[in-house]
This record gives sequence, C-alpha cells and structure tokens, in this order.
Amino acid sequence: MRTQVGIIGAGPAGLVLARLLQREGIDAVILERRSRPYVEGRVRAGVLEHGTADLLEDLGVGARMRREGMVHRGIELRFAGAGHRIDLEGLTGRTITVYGQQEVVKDLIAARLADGLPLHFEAEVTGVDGTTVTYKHDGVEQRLECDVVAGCDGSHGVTAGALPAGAVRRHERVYPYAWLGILARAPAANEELVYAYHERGFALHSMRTPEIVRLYLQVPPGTDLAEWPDERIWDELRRRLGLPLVAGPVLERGVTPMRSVVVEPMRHDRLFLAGDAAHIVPPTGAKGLNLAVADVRVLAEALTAYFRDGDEKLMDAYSDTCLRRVWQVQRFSNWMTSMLHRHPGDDPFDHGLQVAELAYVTGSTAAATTLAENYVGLPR
Ligand code: RFL
Ligand code: PHB
Repeated sequence: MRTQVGIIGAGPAGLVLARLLQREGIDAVILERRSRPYVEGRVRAGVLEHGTADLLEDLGVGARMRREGMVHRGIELRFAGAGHRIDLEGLTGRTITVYGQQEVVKDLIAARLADGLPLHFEAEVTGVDGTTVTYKHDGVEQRLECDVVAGCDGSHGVTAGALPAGAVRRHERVYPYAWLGILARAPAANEELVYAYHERGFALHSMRTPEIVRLYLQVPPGTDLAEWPDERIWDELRRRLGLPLVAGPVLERGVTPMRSVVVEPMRHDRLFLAGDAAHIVPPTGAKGLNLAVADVRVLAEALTAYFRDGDEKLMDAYSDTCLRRVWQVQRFSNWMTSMLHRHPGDDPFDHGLQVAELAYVTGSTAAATTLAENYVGLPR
C-alpha cells in the first residue's frame, strides 16, 4: 500500500488531520491499533475551546456537536466554602462547548467511513523506518509506503520512540497526585463546570449531558479503585465540591496519573508528531484535545504547501510553530494544576498563598481575564 500521508492513530489528532487533508485533496491512510468500539467508547476529555468547536463545524462534522453539546459561558472556582464565577464570555467574548471527546471521535469516524476513505482498525503499527510504516493487521505484517508520516499515536504510541535518541529532548514533570474520575448517570448539580480547591484536595464537577455527570477527585498516585466504593466517592465529592450532588449509577471509573511531557523537536525528517504523541498536559486546564487539534491545523497547512507547491518552508517551521503554543499551554495547565491541588507536604503558608491566588484570580478583572483567555483558547 502507498499513500501521501500515513497517519498513525485514530484519536482526535489523526482524525482531524485526515479531514483537513481531505479538504485539500491530499491522500491519507489512518492506521489504528484498537477496534472501532474501543476507540468510540474511550471516555476522556469534555471541553472544546471556541476555536476547536468552530473548526469541527467548518469541517462538516459539527452538526451533532451543535445539537447535543452544551455551550458554557463561564466556569466556577470554589474555595474557602464559596463559589466564584469566571465569566468567560463577558471577559473574552468567547465560550466553550462541553461535548465528549468520544462523541467528537465518533462523528469524525462516521464522516470518514461515509466518504469511503481509508481508516483501518486493529492495525497496530510496529515500526516506522523513514517513510515506511510496518503494521500488523489480522495477524499479518504489512507495509505502508508514505511520502510523509504523521505520528498521532498518543502518549503510549511508537512514533515518539522512532525519533533518533540524539536528535530529540524529552522534558517531563510528574505531579505527586492523580485524578480518580467517574462518569455517572446523575443530574448535574450546577449548570457550569466547578473547579474546587479544598483542604482535602481538588475536585471537579463536569458533565456530558444534563443527566450524565463527569466528576474527578484528587487522589494519591497509584490509588487502588478497590479502596473507593461508590459511597465513598460520592461523599468525598460532596464534601470537596460543596454541592448537593445526587448519586446515580457509575458508568465508568478510572485513575489517571498527572504529568507534563514535551518532546522537542516534534519532527524528524519526514516524521511529524502531533497531539499526545508529542506532549502531555495535566488535565486541569482541559487542554489536551484542543492542543492536539491546534497541532494538526499547523501540520495540514504545512503539508498542503508541500504537496501543492513543493514548498517545505512551513514543514521546516512546524515544530517551532507548534512548540510556542505547546509551552504556553503547559504554562497554563501547570498554573491551574498548582493553584487547585493540595501538594503533599505543604504547610499553612503554602495554603495561605494558594487561597490568596484564588482570591486574586476571582477578584481582579485583570487576573480573571488571564485565566479566561487561556481557558477559551489563545488565538492561533
Ligand atoms: P489519543 O486520543 O490518545 O489517540 C491516539 C490513538 O493512537 C492509537 N495508537 C496506535 N495506533 C496504531 N499503532 C500504534 N502503535 C498505536 N499506538 C497508539 C491509540 O489507540 C489512539 O486511538 O491522542 P490524540 O489524538 O493526540 O488526542 C489527545 C487527547 O486524547 C488527550 O490530550 C485528551 O484526552 C486529554 N484530556 C483532555 N483534553 C482536553 O482538551 N479537554 C479535557 O477536558 C480533557 N480532559 C483528558 C481529560 C485526558 C484524560 N485522561 C484520561 C488522560 C481528562 C482525562 C481524565
Ligand atoms: C471533563 O469534562 O472530562 C473535563 C473537564 C474539565 C477538565 C478536565 C476534564 O479540566
């Protein structure tokens, strides 16, 4: 098999890239290790920046998102027993859309298959050698010859490891906590997202629909779910969030470690990394999916200039262009994370500083604006 762009991974990065290339008449083949039901059922992010939602609409895959997604005009920060609203729309003129990542993925997969374009599930890439991609499908090893390879294979993929060791730097920061997340059939207890800083730790109230909530608790890394029966989870959420949460059946649960990673540069020769394959941000800023989409917009423009005019300037600039945004988003996600979590070993002085930071962010229009403009998404 041969193609112009071999895309490894059918997550948001790979699927949006394929759609952008399709619009420019560039051929691509997507290889995805997992099955379609697995990819479509994977519960992850839920917040789309203004620009991400607009792009999905431009790409013709936004109809269900506009119908079923929820436009939120603000978020709430809770600390010291009171809630404080950040008026995203009033401060920035922009909003966010709450719509599950797996719904975005379903819409993109359906559109690609309806257009009859190549997307292979259960096709695990085992190696990338220059522009030759080796993968296993139905137990048979196969090869895909490409002009360019896009590594959109997430944080456990193979492409980051295919960059020659001497040519890349990997920056990593591991946070001393994790998130225990649940998806539950229960009514939302607030119309907007609530980020809570509490002496017992961080908690987050989010949702997927008015009847399905997505809730998170800060827990120690390596926490065993067996220690957290449903009742304990709901009690702890009520305490930290200070919301009258009504419990309901838990549909999904998991513990996610928190870390930041940046791989620099994001390109070697004809291999380009995008999304979680190149960087990971802690989820407190709701940025991972949005950053993946930002990368592939830059990549699609670069590949278009290359395939249309043989012009490599944008390909050469790809890594630097993306990394400027990546570091901004790392900065914001790291700041949100440190402001809202309890840090093991902190003392009353640290606690005082954190509360002062939160009071400043919610009390000063200038400070609230810095949060809001990052949260809705910095301009390209
Ligand atoms: P993905 O979604 O991980 O997709 C990578 C795909 O590559 C496949 N793959 C391979 N395919 C073939 N061969 C191989 N060898 C392969 N190895 C891997 C995988 O099966 C997969 O299908 O990466 P992508 O596209 O870069 O997208 C990134 C986002 O998924 C991620 O950043 C977000 O989910 C992060 N995130 C959030 N982001 C937001 O923007 N807003 C949020 O509110 C938000 N909340 C979250 C989050 C992530 C979380 N977890 C679970 C880490 C909340 C949580 C709890
Ligand atoms: C989610 O709805 O899953 C979500 C929302 C906001 C975040 C992280 C996750 O910061």
